Amino acid sequence: MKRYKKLSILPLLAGLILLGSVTPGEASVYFQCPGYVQGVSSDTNGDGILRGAEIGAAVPESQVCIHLSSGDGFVNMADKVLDPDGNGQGHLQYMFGFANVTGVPDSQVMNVGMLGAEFPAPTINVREGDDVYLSLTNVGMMMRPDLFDAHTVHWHGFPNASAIFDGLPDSGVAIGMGSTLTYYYKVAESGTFMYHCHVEAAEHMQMGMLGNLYVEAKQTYDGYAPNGIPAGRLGGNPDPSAPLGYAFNDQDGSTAYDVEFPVQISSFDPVFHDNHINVQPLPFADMEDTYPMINGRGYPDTINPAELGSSPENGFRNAQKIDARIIAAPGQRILLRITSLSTTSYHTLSIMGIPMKVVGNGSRKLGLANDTSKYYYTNSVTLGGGEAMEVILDTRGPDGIQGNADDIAPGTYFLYTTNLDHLANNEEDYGGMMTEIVIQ
Ligand SMILES: [Ca+2]
Ligand SMILES: [Ca+2]
Ligand SMILES: [Ca+2]
Ligand SMILES: [Ca+2]
Ligand SMILES: [Cu+2]
Repeated sequence: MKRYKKLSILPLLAGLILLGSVTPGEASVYFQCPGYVQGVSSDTNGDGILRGAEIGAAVPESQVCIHLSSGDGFVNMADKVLDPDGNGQGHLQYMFGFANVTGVPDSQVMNVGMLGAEFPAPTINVREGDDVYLSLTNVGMMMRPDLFDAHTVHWHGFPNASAIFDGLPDSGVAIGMGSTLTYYYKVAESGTFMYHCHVEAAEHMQMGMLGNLYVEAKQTYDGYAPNGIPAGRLGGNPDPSAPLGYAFNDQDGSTAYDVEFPVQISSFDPVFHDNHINVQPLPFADMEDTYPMINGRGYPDTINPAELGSSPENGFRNAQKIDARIIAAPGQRILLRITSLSTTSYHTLSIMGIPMKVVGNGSRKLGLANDTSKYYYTNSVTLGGGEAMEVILDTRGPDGIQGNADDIAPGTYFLYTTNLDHLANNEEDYGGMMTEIVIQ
């Protein structure tokens, strides 16, 4: 049976109640960012964060400011259920999540953030050595005005110096509805991390408060002089033969990549999500995730380049902004930043036809700097919730030289889970945790 719950006037009522309870919104929204001038500071390069000169002329380039909102919203799954209005959208899923409101005037953050939840959450992409000021404003749950849930941002796996900013409500602070807290991080380590809300973690993570946190290695910006490793193009090196960047400070260039892609494993239990909008969720032990996803999508939505997830229920906002296509030219090295934020399962990801070189695990390089002996080749990796792996696909083949017999032939390859019951979008049997790698 397909389940579809007709939504009622509840959201409108909810909104009115919520607005009434937190108005004036401006008083409780406070984006703290040293040097920031509202209306003057601007995200000129469009990467969703404010850095250095974007904030102000005197602000160092290592200072970053980000403003997220937390609340609820809706996404569409990849099974194309016809709803009563005849729209061919996937099963609508109620969710909790984050949205990026960086640069939005404080007076408008409540309006922009409400029902703005994105899945995955906006990617936070910063650099080793940065000073990051991350403000989180809890805009409340539009659909559940009876819930007064707090939210937090927890940088998973990240060596946070301060418990108060670690996002664990037990040892730090959580942010109540209508309030803002500014987290400060000295970004001391590079690697592939994740962030999520840590309030009632099993529930809020199942509901979708999951994002990627990538810290670019210092070597990408500075190179490594004693060994002649050039800075990456991401770090401003104009040399077209330089790599885009390095996964780690490897000191030997062995984690160089030319293109990089997120591969975020997650999954939803539709019964948990459906119940959450009306009553109470199931006992956590009963979670059964039948929507396995990569980057918040099931196949074939994974290879749809468009932003998805706009519906009347979320005010026609694209809530699923990250596709999962992996595209490279022959000769390029592809960095896959694989993370799992599943709350229920281990997942095995396999690629047929392209050897996977694992260079990092648990947000750490395998082996010390200048040591490639711990890297290994495999055709599958298995990750539990909270785990990360850096995998390089070298289209030049294992010999690292383009133009000979072991090169990866141009064509379409598949990245998919070998948990075969997860190659499905709930009751639709073909889809789920799969995407395509196109070498062209
Ligand atoms: Ca920017
Ligand atoms: Ca709860
Ligand atoms: Ca080769
Ligand atoms: Ca099953
Ligand atoms: Cu939360």
